[in-house]
Amino acid sequence: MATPWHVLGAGSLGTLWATRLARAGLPVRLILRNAARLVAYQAVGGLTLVEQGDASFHAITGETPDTGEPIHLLLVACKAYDAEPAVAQIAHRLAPGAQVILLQNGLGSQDAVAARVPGARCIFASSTEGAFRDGDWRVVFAGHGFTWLGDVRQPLAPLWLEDLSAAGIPHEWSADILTRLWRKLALNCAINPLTVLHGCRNGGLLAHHCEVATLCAELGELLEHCGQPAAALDLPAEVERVIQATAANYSSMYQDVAHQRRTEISYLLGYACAAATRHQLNLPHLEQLQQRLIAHLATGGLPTD
Ligand code: NAD
Ligand code: KPL
Repeated sequence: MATPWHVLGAGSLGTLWATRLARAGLPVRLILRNAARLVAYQAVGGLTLVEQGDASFHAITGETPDTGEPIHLLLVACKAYDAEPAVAQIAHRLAPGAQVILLQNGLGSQDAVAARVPGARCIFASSTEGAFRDGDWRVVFAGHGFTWLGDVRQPLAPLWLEDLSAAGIPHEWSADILTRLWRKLALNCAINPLTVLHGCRNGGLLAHHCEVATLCAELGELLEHCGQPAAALDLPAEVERVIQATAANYSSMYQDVAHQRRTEISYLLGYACAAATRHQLNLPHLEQLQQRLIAHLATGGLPTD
């Protein structure tokens, strides 16, 4: 019997992973917030994946955090700010040697989870796949992409990567997962806050080339000081490339703000500015960007952390 996948967080990415794993015949359990959410889920009986207009239904077993079964393989698919408290709720169920896969964007939440469950093997992931919910218990697979996974403490690839291959989840084991996460964080810091402040699609930043270039220079300096020179390589050109390639899209932070959802600012720009302070680095434009973004969120009645 294959090891069951426990998926914590039945949102966009959690549903995208759970449905593809279940479709491959792998055992999957969905951990919902509480008994009320479990009742609501059981009334529907499963998750729906919408791919290129085709919907498929997957009757995946739901659980609450305190259901008894030990967890060997846990996929954490909550937002960065929810990851550590959500894992704390199920920590007592982790079996010795349990493996925990962390799908969160940005940096900071992974270390918080790892500190909460020191006995578990924590695997960090960075994904370019795109998904959104178009209803309760339904996800639309909006953008095909790739997921890199790695373990900063143990380079050996885990056996369950075979499950991802079986499920058709494009992935690669990465020896430099921190570099990938830092690079993505830098991209997100150079693009996402400005799209919120200028109220534009990613392509709208082509009209703010100097502002973007100044931020890239400061982000490059930060990456060098944080021991991530590889993540700094050709950063300005990569940011320009991403802006061009995603010109018609709204950034994830823009969408969060537009939908009045809490952003992951503390794990992106907030993390970058805190790292600069730790290294006694003066990055005035990045600092100013953070202050402007915080003021904008506060004005919109959104959490500023
Ligand atoms: P989401 O908000 O759609 O889903 C998060 C889910 O976690 C929600 O259903 C929420 O109710 C649940 N949750 C929160 N606390 C919980 C708890 N204590 N117990 C059980 N469930 C709990 O978020 P998402 O878009 O799937 O993003 C998850 C992470 O993946 C984020 O860090 C995001 O930046 C990253 N990411 C998302 C995408 C995407 O396309 N959606 C792409 C790449 C990376
Ligand atoms: O990852 C992104 C996001 O919107 O969060 C991109 C498209 C790279 C913009 O930063």
